[in-house]
Amino acid sequence: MALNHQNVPVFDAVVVGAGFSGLYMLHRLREAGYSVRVYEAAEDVGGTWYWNRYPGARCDIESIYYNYTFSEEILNEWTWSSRYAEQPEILSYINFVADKLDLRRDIQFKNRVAAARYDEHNRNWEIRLENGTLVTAEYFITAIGALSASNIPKFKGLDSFKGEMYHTGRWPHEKVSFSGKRVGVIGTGSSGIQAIPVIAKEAGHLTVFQRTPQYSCPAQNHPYDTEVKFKTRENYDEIKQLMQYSMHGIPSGPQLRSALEDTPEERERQYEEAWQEGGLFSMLYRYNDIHRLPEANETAAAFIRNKIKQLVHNPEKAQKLMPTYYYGTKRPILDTDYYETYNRDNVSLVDIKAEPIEEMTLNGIRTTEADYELDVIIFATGFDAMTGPLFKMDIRGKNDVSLKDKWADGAELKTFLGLATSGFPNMFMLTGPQSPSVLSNMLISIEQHVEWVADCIDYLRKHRLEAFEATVEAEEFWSQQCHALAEMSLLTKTDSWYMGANIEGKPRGFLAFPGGVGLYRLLCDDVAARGYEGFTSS
Ligand code: FAD
Ligand code: N01
Repeated sequence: MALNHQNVPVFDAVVVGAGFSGLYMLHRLREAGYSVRVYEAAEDVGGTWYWNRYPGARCDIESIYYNYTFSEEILNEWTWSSRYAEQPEILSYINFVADKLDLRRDIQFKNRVAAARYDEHNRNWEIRLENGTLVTAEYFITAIGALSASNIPKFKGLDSFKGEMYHTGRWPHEKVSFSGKRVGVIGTGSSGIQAIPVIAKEAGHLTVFQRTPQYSCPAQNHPYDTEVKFKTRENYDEIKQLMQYSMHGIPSGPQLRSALEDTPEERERQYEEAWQEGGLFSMLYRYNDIHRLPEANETAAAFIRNKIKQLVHNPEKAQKLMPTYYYGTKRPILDTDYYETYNRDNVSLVDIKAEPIEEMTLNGIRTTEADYELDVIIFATGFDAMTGPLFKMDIRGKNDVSLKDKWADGAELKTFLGLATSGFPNMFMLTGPQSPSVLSNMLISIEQHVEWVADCIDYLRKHRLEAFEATVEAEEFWSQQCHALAEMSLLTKTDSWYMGANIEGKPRGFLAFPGGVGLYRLLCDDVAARGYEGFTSS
């Protein structure tokens, strides 16, 4: 490790985060001969899969697609057990990769980056850890995750509750026992919907506090048979290419038919097939206009509502569980026995839109209508997504302007390609706002981001370019494209974390690039091929 004249460690690149993004970034840069240091707040690698250990946690993209594709050796040496891997298996996989590539030697765990400041004079970044340590690097790369800043809403009396409290995204390493206990779960997003059926089987009584009912489809999980494994391995080159140039990073895409072209009977048949098939986008891909035409969307939404009616025996409960927002405008959800869980005698459902939570009390939760006595409260209340983890650090670019101030108003959230923002030279964001990552199989997005950034750094070194930053015009253009594309769909019509709507006071605006990972890849490649058009450097 090199030191500067003030004995401060100097690296070519500092990467923040040791999840899928940070690990691959480290590998790529190290292989290219750069000195890299990764700082990670957790005690070990894994990111999402290190923190989210709640019961039932598993992926929603098929395992054979939710893995690194950059190394044939890694692909050949790892075998997934089932269609949707559970959290422990995914974490084992990440550990396997970290060991195989000997990544840990350049990672400092239990080290949170508190601040990063661009030094215009020296043209490098000064990065300060929470423990006060200072290091410098030419390139500052955030691999901090789009969904790593967990959100516990500021309920009145939060500290009064005398029982156990957990957030799904900060789950303890030891097993949490629910046996015989009165458990309350707040939140019915992907995390809540995965956890609820598992907790219900163990708890004395489970009370679900639901604000917005959700559309969820059965995962139809099953162990992989040998033939699937064999075929996947044989054809992985083709599968990889299909994923890379697809809409959502999986090797399939929407049909070319409108939902309104088919008879109601044929539509029913199509949706039933999708329901039986499982898969995150199965229902959305049945037709090409579910995501943009309200009438087409309603056909899919009505199908799922009808399923809820059939699956939930108590009509009052079924009614409460029926969503009305446009299907697919929140990340679709896959479940295992979610709606069926409400047929259990030990599960009750509280509609907190009808009876809002007033406060946490010593013994549980008080709504406007009743007191619910609980031993355990689980917050499945999601994340301050995308900008949240960035704003937890004090990141300052040129003229000491902070990123938080630059993006203070949602309309001012401007990036170029979601990878860079003007005024913050030599800073790259992996899975950043206005990238397509959160709308996709994130592994495909992550590999693309990492490879683009690594190639870009090579280019800068080769051409002796410094202070590389997005131009104001390029980020203006990119941000307009993101907004315009989002407006062409139904995505902006729903209150979701994609819109920043889940966090009180967060500016409203669509936070991702909705044009698909294939188009995004072509656009990024084009920028590079034109000598990084849209960026300036000196
Ligand atoms: P993360 O895995 O979030 O890693 C970021 C790391 O940065 C964390 O370890 C964090 O501790 C660290 N960090 C953050 N800030 C700092 C700091 N200031 N200093 C030091 N360290 C810091 N995506 C899919 O495509 N398919 C799925 O099935 C899927 N399932 C998911 C399930 C859950 C429960 C969640 C929450 C997300 C899921 N995602 C899924 C999205 C998932 O986040 C990505 O797929 C992927 O794991 C992200 O990897 P990452 O490295 O970019 O970020
Ligand atoms: O979080 P969410 P999540 N009072 O924001 C409710 C990925 N992921 O952790 O809908 C009361 O989706 C909120 O209600 P509402 C995936 O990308 C994937 O579940 O805002 N309730 C909602 O019900 C996913 O999209 C998997 O009205 C409040 C819930 O809490 C993303 O992570 C598994 C509230 C939060 O849902 C986030 O999912 C897990 C309040 N003040 C996560 N604030 C897979 O399956 C929030 N809620 C792969």
